[in-house]
Amino acid sequence: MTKIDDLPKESGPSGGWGSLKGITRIYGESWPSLDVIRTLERQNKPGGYMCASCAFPKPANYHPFEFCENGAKATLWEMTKARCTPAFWDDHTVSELRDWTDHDLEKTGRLTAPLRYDADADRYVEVGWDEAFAEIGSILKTLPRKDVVFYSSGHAGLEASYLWALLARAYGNNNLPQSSNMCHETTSVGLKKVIGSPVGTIIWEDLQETDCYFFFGQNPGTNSPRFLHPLQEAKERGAKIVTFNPVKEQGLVSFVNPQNLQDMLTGNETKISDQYHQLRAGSDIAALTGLCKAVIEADDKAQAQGRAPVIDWDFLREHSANYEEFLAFCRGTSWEAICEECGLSEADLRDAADVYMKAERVIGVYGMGLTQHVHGATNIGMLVNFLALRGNIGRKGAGCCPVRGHSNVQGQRTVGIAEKTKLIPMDKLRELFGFEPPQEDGYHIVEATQAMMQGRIAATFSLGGNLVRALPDTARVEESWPNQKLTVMISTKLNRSHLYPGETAFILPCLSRSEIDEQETGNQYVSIEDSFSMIHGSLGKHPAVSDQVKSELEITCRIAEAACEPNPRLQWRAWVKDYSKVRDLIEATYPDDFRDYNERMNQPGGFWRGNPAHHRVWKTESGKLEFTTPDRLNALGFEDKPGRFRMITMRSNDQFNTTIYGYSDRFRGIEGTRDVLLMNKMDMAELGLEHGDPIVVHGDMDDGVARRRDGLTVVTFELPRGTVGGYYPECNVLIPVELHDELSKTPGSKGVPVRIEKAS
Ligand SMILES: Nc1nc2c(c(=O)[nH]1)N[C@H]1C(S)=C(S)[C@@H](COP(=O)(O)OP(=O)(O)OC[C@H]3O[C@@H](n4cnc5c(=O)[nH]c(N)nc54)[C@H](O)[C@@H]3O)O[C@H]1N2
Ligand SMILES: Nc1nc2c(c(=O)[nH]1)N[C@H]1C(S)=C(S)[C@@H](COP(=O)(O)OP(=O)(O)OC[C@H]3O[C@@H](n4cnc5c(=O)[nH]c(N)nc54)[C@H](O)[C@@H]3O)O[C@H]1N2
Ligand SMILES: [Mo]
Repeated sequence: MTKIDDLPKESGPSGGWGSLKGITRIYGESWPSLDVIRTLERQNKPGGYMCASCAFPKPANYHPFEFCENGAKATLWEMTKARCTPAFWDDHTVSELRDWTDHDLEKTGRLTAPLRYDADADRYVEVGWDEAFAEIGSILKTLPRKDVVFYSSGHAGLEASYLWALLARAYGNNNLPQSSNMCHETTSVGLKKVIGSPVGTIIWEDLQETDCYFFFGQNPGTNSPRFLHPLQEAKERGAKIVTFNPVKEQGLVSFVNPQNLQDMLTGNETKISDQYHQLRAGSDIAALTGLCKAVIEADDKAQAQGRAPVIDWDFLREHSANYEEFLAFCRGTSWEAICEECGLSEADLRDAADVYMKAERVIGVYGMGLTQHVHGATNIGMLVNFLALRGNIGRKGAGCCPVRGHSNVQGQRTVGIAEKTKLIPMDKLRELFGFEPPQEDGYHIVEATQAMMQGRIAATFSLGGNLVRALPDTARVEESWPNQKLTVMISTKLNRSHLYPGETAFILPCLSRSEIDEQETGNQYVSIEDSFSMIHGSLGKHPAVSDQVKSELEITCRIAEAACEPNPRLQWRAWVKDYSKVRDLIEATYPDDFRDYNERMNQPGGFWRGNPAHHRVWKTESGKLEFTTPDRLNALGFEDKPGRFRMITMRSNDQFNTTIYGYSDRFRGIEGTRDVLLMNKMDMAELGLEHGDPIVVHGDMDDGVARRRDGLTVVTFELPRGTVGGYYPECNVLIPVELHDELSKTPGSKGVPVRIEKAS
């Protein structure tokens, strides 16, 4: 492992040779066969398969290599030659594997056969599929319906996801928490509240027409690298980019396009952000209040001087509600209060507001930096206020752009994975399938976790994901998870959640999206919805990892068949034979969104599901865009006090959520370890800490629960004072499960109260 002292001080641009090195390292480590390259060439193209990494849209006019460093890594990681076969368990017990790192667990390779936990031997052993489904079915029949949870991570395609939701409802509950509950649930609830749409308003053409981006808490270089191409194009036509982020993220600083040979050979960097404002964690409400205040003041001045107004008053009057109250709030909030909270100067905020006011078409981009806070929905409301002041929503080249996570996370919600009954066309389900869907709302992931900690969850099914690692309060989760009667994980790779088996536990291995899914009517298409609400077909090309793995759709149907009451209209077996029949059902359930689904899904760039807010139709309570007036200037769930820091949990470029590809966070210059806490050097000096010192980090929530993380090293890093950074998931043990967005319950992973002490 590299010593902290050896850490490079400067990191290179995003993209460039570093990104190719990143890809070839994974390629070299996992030794996939050469036809993998051919598979990669089909990524994100019509007739090919859709990348299983992020949800960034796939354009109709695609590049020859329409994938990025991380998309390629994700694909190569799945197509590794390594296999975690049943024989692996001859040499290892579950308890022993708990000492392994997440990276080493996944590096054992693809799971090849269904496994059942043998408690006496403390190992998983191979089990036949029929036997597994029969046992799962018979246990499920004995459990109270409300105590069983059907979690899904945003990987599975629309077809399997639709049936997953149907399985839960046919079984008898709406317990359908999803990874977005930890992610963009704040968008699903908060954005819906203010503009009437739970998803972003822009489409690909808007990226090509905009002349300004404002980035709040989203990191494209790492998490949606294909975004860097439209950003580079925007810069080439003179567009401006302004970023608000506590961390100086390389992808928002500069970019060398790895797909442009000339750029690569000449090292031609595109500067991305024209202004970069490192605000304190959780202080976006203050920064946005400052930006809006500057716009209001400029408008006052323009009007007093008889010039054209700066604010789009027509938009406010015709399309908006409650804006007077918000304008009064901005006027009434002092610059001192704003600057003290966000740590930026009035001049900084005025400079940023100037760029906004000069631009004609502005896109507001955001990610986890806004959503993962206790007042995350207020953050989003504030960004919408800011855009709305100059009518930057619902017109060409302008709008609101939440960047989603997993490749089909948005689509899973579209086809019924939701715990809230009001989001589901229950009458349609009743009509199509002739059963009475359960009326009670189900568990959100935070509610499910709390219920589990209280011993009220009997079984969890996971369609992908790694909850024991991804959830907050990991120590409490690890303690309560094994108390369940049954745990069933549908997975591609071994992960930490498998090491906390319930009384009866199964690991069911599934195909990944790039693999051939051969059923009775041939290789099956699946489909996904991207961040811009475009639906794409996806066809696997790579041979399946083993003949013992099944598709997610088939596993879902087999569980359903074993657990649910027989019903002639629930044709689980027939659906496995031909997935187009499932698309017909989706179309019948959601006719407006999925018209001519089977015909349209392979058109280049996908087909658009539509979005009323894009056309300035606001499906809100008032029928208008609703302004949000905050009652506070930060989004945190606690007060500042001496010795208390605001911790953000970060993703490196070398991970996809809990999947750790390696220990090279090259954009931030951190190599060889993830067990670090990044900190401002003046804060360190105040605590008597030096770069490289071992530290203990304590949770500082005042809720009577002791939370600590040992074994970290402190690293000097350019961060605002009072803000520290640790890695996700290594620091999740410090996040209280109770600390979540008030409206949507998204965990507050970017605003965690901590104390730091030198390890003795
Ligand atoms: N390579 C890779 N790609 C991924 C993922 C991955 O793990 N690896 N994960 C996928 C998933 S599921 C998701 S949801 C997305 C996540 O993608 P992003 O939304 O980009 O998520 P993060 O990297 O967690 O955080 C985004 C940024 O918020 C900043 N930030 C933290 N706190 C604050 C704050 O209070 N205010 C502001 N303004 N900024 C703040 C952080 O410094 C960081 O740069 O990416 C997806 N794509
Ligand atoms: N502190 C902190 N915590 C966070 C976050 C944060 O920023 N900070 N981010 C949150 C966010 S945004 C999210 S989305 C969650 C993510 O939480 P999850 O979605 O639960 O976790 P992942 O790491 O994406 O899941 C990885 C596992 O999925 C399985 N897998 C991979 N591909 C497939 C597939 O194609 N099919 C199936 N069935 N399984 C597959 C593999 O076995 C792999 O081990 O974590 C959240 N937790
Ligand atoms: Mo996510």
